[in-house]
Amino acid sequence: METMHRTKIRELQLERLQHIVRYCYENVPFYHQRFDSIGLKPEHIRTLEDVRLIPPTTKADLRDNYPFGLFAVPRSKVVRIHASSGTTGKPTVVGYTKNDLEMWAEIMARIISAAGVTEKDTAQICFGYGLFTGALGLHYGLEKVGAAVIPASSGNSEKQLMLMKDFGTTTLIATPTYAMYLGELANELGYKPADFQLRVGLFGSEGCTTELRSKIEKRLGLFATDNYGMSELIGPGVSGECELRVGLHFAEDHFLPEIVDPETLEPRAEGESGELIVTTLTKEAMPLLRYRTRDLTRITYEPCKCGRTTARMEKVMGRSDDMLKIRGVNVFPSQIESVIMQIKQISPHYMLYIRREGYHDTLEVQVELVDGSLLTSFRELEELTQTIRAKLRVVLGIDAKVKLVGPKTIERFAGGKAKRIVDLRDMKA
Ligand code: DLL
Repeated sequence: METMHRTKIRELQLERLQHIVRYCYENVPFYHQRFDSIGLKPEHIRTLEDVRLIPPTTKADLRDNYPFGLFAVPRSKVVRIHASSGTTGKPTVVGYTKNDLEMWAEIMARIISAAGVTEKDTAQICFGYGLFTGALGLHYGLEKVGAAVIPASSGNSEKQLMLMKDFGTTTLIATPTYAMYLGELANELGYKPADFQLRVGLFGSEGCTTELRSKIEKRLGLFATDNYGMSELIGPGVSGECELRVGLHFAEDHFLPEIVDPETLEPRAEGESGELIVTTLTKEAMPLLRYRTRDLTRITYEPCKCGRTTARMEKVMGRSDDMLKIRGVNVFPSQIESVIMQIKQISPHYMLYIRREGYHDTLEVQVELVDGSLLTSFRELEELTQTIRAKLRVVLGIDAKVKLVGPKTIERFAGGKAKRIVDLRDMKA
């Protein structure tokens, strides 16, 4: 699959595209109505480029059809459900059939093998097990490769290091920031590089500059690849680097990528950067046609020196919306806004400060009191702060620091686009 001639890849993609378009039209009322409203029929898709006739699917469409409205199969065929952050309080849901899970394990196994991991390896998964797709995605792929999996999950870092040493972990699965944090902690706790047998790191779920990656590699004594994916499409597995690390190989037999201008949605030429749009070609439970990932990147179709002929995407360069990744968790300012709006003692004005303390990302939410007299009551201030923190935790899934400031002290951005996010993280640090 990974070394097919490009003509063959395109033939396979077209065959699968035509099938999935008809499948969506016949099984997902949302797509049926959308096609009918513009007079589009599945048979109008005659070439791969005809995919552009289909209107894009967005996160808002997922939200409007929450939780299972976009499923194409009866509930009896769904064997797994995952979710990630939505733009408001409700998560974005994704379902899998048995075949979807099999396909997921297969594409994961390919990426894991491309990074050089084999059945001789012992892999410690430090992604959180749960609704997040990272842990279980890697888990089944690693088992398929035959590696020994340690489902350590996230957190409890001292124990992570102990397991890493005692179990002879060779492969670390984590976000780059958590990997860096583990490296720092190992140093602080007096571990020596020789205590570990680490060899390979499969990082992902958030961006990482090559500078930061080199630092992590040095500190932990491993070689790390970058891996990309998103829950809506399947989870990790959409693309990943091989050992040459010259772009992330796209699982093109299951996902059809396009790069478009994020404003006009016009196609961008090969090699030009823009927003990535992806059509799932084989998914059964929740196929998506032209899903707007909001991730900015570029794609080359030049075969890689490793022998793989699949399209390669560059590391994600940014987002075309305001989503933030904080400690591997997707955070939308609109989620924070939805919490703030519910609390009558504070005004709708807020600022978000994201900092990197050591290798730990922190989020501070500054909110403004409506009534300045509250500032004199420590107890009331403390209670209000804790209430806001607890509500934010429920919606965001991470802890935020809450700072209450006096009335009318937060900038008003009259006439301009509000700049409420101050990202102070130095990604090269
Ligand atoms: O982060 C899936 C994943 C898990 C990928 C583990 C790799 C490893 P979500 O939580 O839905 O899914 O977040 C998806 O995270 O749209 C990107 O903005 C960002 N993202 C994911 N991988 C990378 C990466 C998982 N390698 C969103 N570099 C995506 C930069 C990434 N950003």
